[in-house]
Amino acid sequence: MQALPACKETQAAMALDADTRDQLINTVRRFVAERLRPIEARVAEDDAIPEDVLAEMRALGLYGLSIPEAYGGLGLTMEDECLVAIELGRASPAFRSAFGTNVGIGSQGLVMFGADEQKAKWLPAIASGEIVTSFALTESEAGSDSAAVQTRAVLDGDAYVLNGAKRYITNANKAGLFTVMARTNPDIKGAGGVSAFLVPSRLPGLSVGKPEKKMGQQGAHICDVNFDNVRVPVENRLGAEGEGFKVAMQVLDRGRLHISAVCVGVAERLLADCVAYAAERKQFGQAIAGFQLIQGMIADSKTEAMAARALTLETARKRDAGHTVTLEAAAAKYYASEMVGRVADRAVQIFGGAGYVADHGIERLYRDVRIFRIYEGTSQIQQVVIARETMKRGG
Ligand code: COS
Repeated sequence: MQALPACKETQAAMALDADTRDQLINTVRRFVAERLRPIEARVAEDDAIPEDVLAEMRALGLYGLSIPEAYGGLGLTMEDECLVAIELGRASPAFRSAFGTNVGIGSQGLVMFGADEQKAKWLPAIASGEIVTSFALTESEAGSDSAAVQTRAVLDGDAYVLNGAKRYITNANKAGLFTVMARTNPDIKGAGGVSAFLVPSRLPGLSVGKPEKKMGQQGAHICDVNFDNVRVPVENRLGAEGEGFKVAMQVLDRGRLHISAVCVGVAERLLADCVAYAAERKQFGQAIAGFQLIQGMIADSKTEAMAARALTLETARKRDAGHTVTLEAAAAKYYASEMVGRVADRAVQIFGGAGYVADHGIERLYRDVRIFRIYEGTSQIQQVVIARETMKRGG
């Protein structure tokens, strides 16, 4: 399959023209249908994506969707990235996770806040997929309360010495580079005492735990990351001291939008599976698609998927136009992740017994989508963000 077409602009991302966008979407759609869908069950069973498929993802340019073209990526706008993420959502979400950190939370701190030398050093290898990146914010006592990070970074000559532990870090077992949030000022208890660092995984003292056993998304991995006197060169600090929390929040604003798009893609795929099954499955002498109670479930899922798609893409366009979308991205993530949970639940119901057994993959997706309501901010955190921002705006 041919590599994906790049955005023509080198600095700020510029929307693709209609033909190039169609070509991009069609290439991803074919890759999903021909290469990913057929091996979903095997990936879940093996808890691993085959190396040749990862190589194809790299060759297609999927690791570099969001990296500026000047650094070897495709430099997509947020809207185009969301359209691609919707297509990718039509295959098991574990596939997207393989390059999802390079596209989102693992690279965007560097893209948004990195110095030119930092970008030049790391972004080309991130865009090509030569290295995998991870975002190390969460700790055992800092989940939703992410300003409470306890990992310490103490300046010692030309390096910061990192000590602490991060938890549930996506792709940590494959990562070559971590964006780590650590406390540089212990006198400031909250957000202001946190700084961000680019930490290569090869540094002495950094170790990664075993992948956790999870409810779903087998083939995607999360692990603990431990820092035991890891000396991180001063030039690896991302942004100024004390800016780390804001780096993390802005990375997450963007990441939440990408996750919303993936939720839309999974919901659309589940709908297509439901419609096909309902047309073929006969009960009481006719296809169950003819029953209005089944139609009611299809109608609810379709309406909600359409609403989530519209909110996600409208927010992406707003971000591309330079607006802050903290509220809108939280609303999109909240709505889309809850929506796909309901759609997956109805899909199990429409498939009936066949939805509960593994053969049709519906129960697998039902489990896979559960995490969307938790990571990159729980639904309850999204509610907090939405309410705060709404009150700031006076309604
Ligand atoms: N963009 C830019 N700056 C932001 C921001 C955003 N989206 N959100 C907060 N900030 C800034 C605030 O403006 C504030 O700056 P000042 O001190 O200069 O005023 C600072 O960051 C602290 O913000 P706030 O007081 O809102 O922090 P809280 O501790 O109350 O935390 C929540 C805010 C709960 C919203 C935040 O901790 C959060 O999003 N938690 C969930 C984290 C998450 O998604 N974890 C998933 C793990 S990563 S997969």
